[in-house]
Amino acid sequence: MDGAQILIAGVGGLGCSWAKRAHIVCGNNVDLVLIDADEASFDYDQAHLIRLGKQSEDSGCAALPPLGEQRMRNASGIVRKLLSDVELVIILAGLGGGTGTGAGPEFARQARLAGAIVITIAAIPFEAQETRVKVSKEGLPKLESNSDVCVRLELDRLAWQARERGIDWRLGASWVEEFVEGLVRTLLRLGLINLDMMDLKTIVGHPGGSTLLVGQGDPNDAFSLLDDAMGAPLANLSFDGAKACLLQIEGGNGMTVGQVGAIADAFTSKFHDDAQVILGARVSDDLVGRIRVVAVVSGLDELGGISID
Ligand SMILES: Nc1nc2c(ncn2[C@@H]2O[C@H](COP(=O)(O)OP(=O)(O)OP(=O)(O)O)[C@@H](O)[C@H]2O)c(=O)[nH]1
Ligand SMILES: [Mg+2]
Repeated sequence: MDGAQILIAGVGGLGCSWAKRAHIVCGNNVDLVLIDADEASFDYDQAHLIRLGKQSEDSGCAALPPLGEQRMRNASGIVRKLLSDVELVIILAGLGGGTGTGAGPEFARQARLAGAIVITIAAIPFEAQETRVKVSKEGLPKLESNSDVCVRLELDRLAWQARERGIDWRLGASWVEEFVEGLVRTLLRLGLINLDMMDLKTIVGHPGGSTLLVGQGDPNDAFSLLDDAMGAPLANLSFDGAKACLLQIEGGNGMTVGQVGAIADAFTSKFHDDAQVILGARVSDDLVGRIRVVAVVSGLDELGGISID
């Protein structure tokens, strides 16, 4: 995967705030673009900026997705230039407002058109925000159909987890940046067994729903690792019958083939009998006595039973 071009894209207020944090953790390995109509999102000097609307405005796309979509479409020339060498785009967006909901799916569409793989992390509004939930339900199908993988993150679950960790949920409860970093590291570095963008393309090419898991834990306790990954603030997930998976396992110097095997078994035990599993393993000096797993799972029936109702 040497030389792969990865772009993190934040769309809307929440998306931009998470994207900046993810970029800080990932460092200069990846590029960042911030897309918003609100100047407040652009307080970061290491990013490409796409301003949707006039500089003097600060009301975003005023909770109007069609406005966000239209403005994003008008920016297609800039997007095409920005994406000319990009292989993978990781979009972060909060649904329920105008920019994330409207411009997010349109940006994803343009990214796919430019030939990139698109992985989206979409925040679903708090249940109590009825109007925003309604808007998000209109936007989500568009975002899903324009993404190769769309991970739904529920703000209710995220906020609950953030409280436990004592972190502000608006900052992603540090979960968002861990997630993006896990994914980026998986794809950027060469492993013992080399995974690359072609593998990712093969996996996300399976029909059906898809999602992403990131877990960390004790190398000898495969099931608690799986629990850690499943404990993410994602919408309800079921992997029963999944048909494809790219699994990257990263551990410290002492990592054994037995540990890798046990973890692979734990993660894939509920999958379809003929599931295609692409496995990669890598030793990293910075992981002492810990193992990190990143899984892109696809071929899920009806989006794997994910529900936001
Ligand atoms: N309760 C609460 N929810 C928030 C807050 N900020 C964002 N959200 C949630 O995150 C979703 C996305 O919000 P933003 O990213 O700010 O929206 P946007 O895409 O910038 O949309 P516009 O500003 O309308 O253009 C909202 O629908 C809310 O569910 C906040 O301060 N409080
Ligand atoms: Mg906004």
